Amino acid sequence: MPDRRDFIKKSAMSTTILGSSLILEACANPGSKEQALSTPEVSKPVVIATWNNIKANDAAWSVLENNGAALDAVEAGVKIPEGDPEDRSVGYGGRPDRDGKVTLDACIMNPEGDCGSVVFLEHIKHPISVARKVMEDTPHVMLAGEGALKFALESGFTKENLLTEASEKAWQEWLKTADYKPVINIENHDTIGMLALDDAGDIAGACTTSGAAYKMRGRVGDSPIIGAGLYVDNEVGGAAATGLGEKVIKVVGSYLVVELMRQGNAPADACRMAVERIKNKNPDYRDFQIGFVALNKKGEYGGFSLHKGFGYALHNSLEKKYFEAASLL
Ligand code: SD4
Repeated sequence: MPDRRDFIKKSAMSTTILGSSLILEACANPGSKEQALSTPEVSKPVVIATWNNIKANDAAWSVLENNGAALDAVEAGVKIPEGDPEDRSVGYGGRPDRDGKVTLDACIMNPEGDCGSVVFLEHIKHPISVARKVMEDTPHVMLAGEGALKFALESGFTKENLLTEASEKAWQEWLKTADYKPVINIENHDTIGMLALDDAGDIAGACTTSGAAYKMRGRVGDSPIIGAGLYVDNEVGGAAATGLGEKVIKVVGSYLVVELMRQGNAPADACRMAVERIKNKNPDYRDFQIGFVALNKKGEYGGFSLHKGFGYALHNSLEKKYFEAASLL
């Protein structure tokens, strides 16, 4: 029988071991703090969105709390920033390309793994709804530019001017130097990627953006590329990206996050590993931002970014909150 002295010695030892392993884990895994934010006991429904998209989550939540489908929730959710002229990275009011034209990218995925996408779409306020129609009403996954616009108009969408006075003024100011650097200011963008798990346990996702400000005409980023800006596998979970799209495309970022979750990693850890992959492949990693959010089938969620300043909005039955994500730098 162990005596009391033995017991104290052993428990002191295990506390030390446990303590040091926790410290080691925290050092090796800066995302572990984020991981602790997962609330598996409140598994569903839940919605998570990149950046401080609380209002978008509210719209998604009103679908989810009425037993609505994840697909309807994410479409309703991302339409909020798409229609908001103050949001300079998405839809109406988005920053134009270097020629002063607002061009939009969006995609959507349903729990069956179907997807729809529009790229380089002009004049339509809600590209996400056009992407959904591409998914549901055409034999294709992706429509671009003029063809996407033609399809949108034939589907009943109306042609609008999406360049607001404020965005035009900022573009005119930019033209004075016309200096395009492939640098995304971390305070200055808020593309929305949204993932929802509904009451039936199904996951869907949506992503929509006006892309990098003052990009070359015709440039398409990661956001409408299935696997890059967004990926959903209803057996595992979903992920969405924001930041410099060129870097996300190179590692098929959102697909990578989902595959890392498939291997057993928690959402925040999977996001961190994908960010590390990008950092390791890009010597200029200090000059751009990347952020991922992820949600798994259990309703666990997380996010992670390259630089500080990225966060995500969460809404479940317990809380409605903005989280600052952990970052590598
Ligand atoms: C893009 N990923 O077009 C987008 C930009 C972005 O917030 O995330 N902006 O590269």
